[in-house]
Amino acid sequence: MPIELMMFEGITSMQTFGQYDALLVIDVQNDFCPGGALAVPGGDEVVPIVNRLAARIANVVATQDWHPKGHVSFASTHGLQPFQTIELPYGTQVLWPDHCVQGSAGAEFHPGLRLPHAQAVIRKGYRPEIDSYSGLVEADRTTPTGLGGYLTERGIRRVFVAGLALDFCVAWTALDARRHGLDVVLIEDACRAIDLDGSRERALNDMQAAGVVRALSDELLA
Ligand code: VGL
Ligand code: ZN
Repeated sequence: MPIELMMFEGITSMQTFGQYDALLVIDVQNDFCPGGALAVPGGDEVVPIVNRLAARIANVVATQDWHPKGHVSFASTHGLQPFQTIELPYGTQVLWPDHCVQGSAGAEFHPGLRLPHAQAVIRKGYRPEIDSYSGLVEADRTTPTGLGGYLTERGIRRVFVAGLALDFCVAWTALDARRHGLDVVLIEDACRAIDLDGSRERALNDMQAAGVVRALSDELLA
């Protein structure tokens, strides 16, 4: 094959989506959008971008943060203030305002999200004593959510990650997807960060070190 064509194929394979690709839409829920319990600045701005991407990708999976009342990650559970940290058996846990309580309006997907063809919705963080930022493995770093197995069984080789929040659930999902052996593309403009004490920069560095590729939605949709 002529070298020009090989290069051309390399580039287009980055830009188009195929049967081995999946879009992972992370936690685009009311509580992470302005007005929500744990609002991410500009969180709702990702909705039209995610919709544009999803319209071009056959395999779409959404995650949903899905906590029981009194969850271990809630500051209120411990009589402490949000954004303090505590030590749990599995490590340091940031304490959050009560958010994404199972069955609440805050836990619902943003009403503007258009994912009618989404093939799976993975709920996470439903065990009272374990948080789960990652869509693949819970915060004890051993309990699988099932998403890794799902993607593997479906023959998915590359995931595009988008959603909320870049420095928590998106980053942890991207890193675990790499550990699971997948190629991972972070769609930067389709994410927004909480940015707690430089967590955005740290997350981007960690993802880069793990081989997560960064892209912009315009490049992918061109
Ligand atoms: C998230 C904090 C707590 C997230 C979920 O979706 O990034 N962040 N629970
Ligand atoms: Zn949560």
